[in-house]
Amino acid sequence: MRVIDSHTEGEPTRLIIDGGPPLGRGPLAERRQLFADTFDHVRRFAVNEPRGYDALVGALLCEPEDPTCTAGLIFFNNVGYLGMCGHAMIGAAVTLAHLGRIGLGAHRFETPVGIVSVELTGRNEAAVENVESYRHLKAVRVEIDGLGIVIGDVAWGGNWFFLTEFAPCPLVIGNIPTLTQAAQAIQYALKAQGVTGAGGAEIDHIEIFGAPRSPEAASRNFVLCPGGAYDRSPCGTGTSAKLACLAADGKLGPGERWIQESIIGSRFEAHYRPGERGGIIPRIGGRAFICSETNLWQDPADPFRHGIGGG
Ligand code: PYC
Repeated sequence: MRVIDSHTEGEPTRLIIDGGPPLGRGPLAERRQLFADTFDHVRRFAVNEPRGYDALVGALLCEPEDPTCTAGLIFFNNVGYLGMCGHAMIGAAVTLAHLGRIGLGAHRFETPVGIVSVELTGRNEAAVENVESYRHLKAVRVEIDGLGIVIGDVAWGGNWFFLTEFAPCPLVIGNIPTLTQAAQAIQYALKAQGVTGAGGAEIDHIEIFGAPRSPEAASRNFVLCPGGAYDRSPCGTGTSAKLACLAADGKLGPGERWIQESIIGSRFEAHYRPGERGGIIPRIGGRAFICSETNLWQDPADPFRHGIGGG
C-alpha cells in the first residue's frame, strides 16, 4: 500500500494513494459501509500500530461518482470511520498538489456526508468549505461523577460534537491527560443519559473550550476524538460545529472571522455563509506539510499484519 503522510496544524493524515480496498463505484456512504463491513482489517492495517498510532487519521482516495469532483475521500481512524474530516481534507489537498495532481484554486471532493469544496491557496495552505453545519441541541445538562453538572451544545459539523465551556483545568499541553479523562467522562455520561445527535447518532467527539493564548485567536479548544486521541489541530469539523453554535446564538455573523486555537497552539481561520437548510456553510483554512512517502508492507507470517486492536 502506498501512502503519503502529512500533518495539518500538527494533526496527522495518512492518504492512501494506491493499494486500498476494492470498493467499486457508487455513493461514498455506501462504499464506506462496504469498507467497514468487508475490509475493516485494511483500516486497522493502515492506521493502527505497529504501522500507525492512535492520533493518525487515514484517508482513502477514491474515484468520484460525481464528474464535477476531483476525487472521493473516506476518512477513518484507529477505531472506525468519520463522516468528514477537516484537517485530513486540507492534508489531502496539499498532498495531491505535492503529487502534481491538482493546482491552486477550488476543487470539489465527495465524502460520505456530502460534497465539500477545497481551495488550495498555496503550496501548504488550503481552506475547506464544509458540509452544512448546524446546532442540534442547546444547553444540554449532563451529570458527571466527579465533575458535577456540565452544560453544552450538540452540533453537527460533518461529525457529531458535544461542545462545552466547562474546562476542569487550563487548556495547556501539560493538562492533556486530565482533559482526556474529563472528555471521556462527558462522552460516557452523554451515552448513559441517552443524549445523541439527530436520529440517535452517537456523539463521538467532545470539544472543550477556553480562553486563547494568542491575542489574534478567539478561543482555544481541546478535542477528544473517537479513538481516545486528542486532535492536535483545532479540528475542522469541530470548528464547523462551533461556528454553527455561535451563529445560532447570534454571536458571529456571516463573513466574520473566527480564529480557533488548538491545545498545541496551532490555528484554523474560519468564517461562514448561511446554508440552504437553516444551518451554515463553514470555511476553515489551515496549513499542511508533507511528512513522508511510504510503502506499507504486509507479511503473511506477521501476527500483527492487520494491526493491533481497534475493532
Ligand atoms: O479536522 O475534522 C477534523 C478532525 C476530525 C477528527 C480529527 N480531526
